[in-house]
Amino acid sequence: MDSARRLTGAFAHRLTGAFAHRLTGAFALLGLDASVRRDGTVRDRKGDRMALRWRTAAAAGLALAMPLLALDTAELRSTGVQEGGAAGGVRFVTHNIDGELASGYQPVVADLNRDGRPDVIGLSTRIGELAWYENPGWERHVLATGLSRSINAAARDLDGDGIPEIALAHEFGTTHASSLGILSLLTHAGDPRQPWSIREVDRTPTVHRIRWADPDGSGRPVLVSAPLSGPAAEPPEYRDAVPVYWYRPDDWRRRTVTDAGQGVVHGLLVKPWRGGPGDAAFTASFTGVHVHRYLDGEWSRETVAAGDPAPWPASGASEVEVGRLGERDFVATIEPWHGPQVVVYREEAGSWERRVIDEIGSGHTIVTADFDGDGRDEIVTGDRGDTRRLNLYAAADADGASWSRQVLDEDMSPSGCAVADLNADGRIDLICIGGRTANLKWYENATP
Ligand SMILES: [Ca+2]
Ligand SMILES: [Ca+2]
Ligand SMILES: [Ca+2]
Ligand SMILES: [Ca+2]
Repeated sequence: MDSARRLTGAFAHRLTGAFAHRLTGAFALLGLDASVRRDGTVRDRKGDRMALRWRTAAAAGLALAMPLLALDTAELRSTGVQEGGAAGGVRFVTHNIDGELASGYQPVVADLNRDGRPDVIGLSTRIGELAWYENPGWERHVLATGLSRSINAAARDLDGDGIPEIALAHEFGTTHASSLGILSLLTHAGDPRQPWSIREVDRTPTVHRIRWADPDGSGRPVLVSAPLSGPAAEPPEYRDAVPVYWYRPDDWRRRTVTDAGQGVVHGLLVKPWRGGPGDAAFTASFTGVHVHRYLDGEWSRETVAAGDPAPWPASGASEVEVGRLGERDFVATIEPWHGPQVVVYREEAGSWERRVIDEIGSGHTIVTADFDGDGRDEIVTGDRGDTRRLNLYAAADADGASWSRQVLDEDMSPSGCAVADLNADGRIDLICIGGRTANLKWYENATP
């Protein structure tokens, strides 16, 4: 009965590719020349939707599919458990959202249909459609089509109707010669499941990281936009100044946070930091980690850490995140650009002491959250190079002097991760998107 309900439910929304493939195989074994599509429809050889024959096929296919469905259920396995490890038994149950998402790059969590459940936008750099997945069945809905080289999205409700507007950076390239760098704003047209309207608001070549922020604590969001490189930057050195911009969404006039960046600015983090009135904006670049704060109508810029001390262009940092160990802040980075080092900075006598806690192949995302509720944030990052691996690091002590590693998933080359409580059980969950693994998953926090 459960399996029958699961199958019925599966047909009500989008299937994973592997699941659709299995059902097609089951129909073939029954001699039915029908293929099951990922949208849940059954088609005959010519590709026409099967109507009258569908009930027969479904009944027969259901009977045969039972053991196959059991296999599919087995994929929802518990991962990353190291019993007795210093991580204290953080457990996740892995759920596939999309298994055929080529060049997955960034997951954006936001409630797009105003039902109180956070949904997930799965941004791909290669697919021309921008789509979101509706929690809890993860039905896929297209926001916009005809896009090229999308690179980042950021959702925030600007007009107070309960459905966010979505800023989108597209036409990305790593140099000015190769990138139009379009910044657009998507707005729903009544039904958020139908395509949204899209309008261009600015062009800044190499537009790359965008985040909504509330820098003055007023509750009025602004968009921070960090292009990757400056006008004269060329690989492999990328030598040039590179600005960070910001916009008020009432006029979309381009304003400058800083023009002091150099080389490649790859990481942008917006979070409150150390008692400022609102959000701070952190950048990670060839010259390290900087924090920008908006005070008295002006942005200040402060160096946090120089990052990897290797010579340019292997210097600095690529991604930046902050976290807490009890009352102590820490800064976590991937260093250098697309690099192998997972680094934690702890403050000692007023300066940030650098400690490389792991070497991986190629890191591209880093997030923190207290998954087990012990007052210490864990770190999640992973390898999106030849090795495909999602890792969690837990501090073994209150100072963060040593960290243990848990492998969460070996079928995830994370280009981007996010944290949010997707199932409203009070425990923060993890959402990651893979480029080489071409997938989008959420990891349900099942820590006892
Ligand atoms: Ca929702
Ligand atoms: Ca809105
Ligand atoms: Ca913890
Ligand atoms: Ca949860």
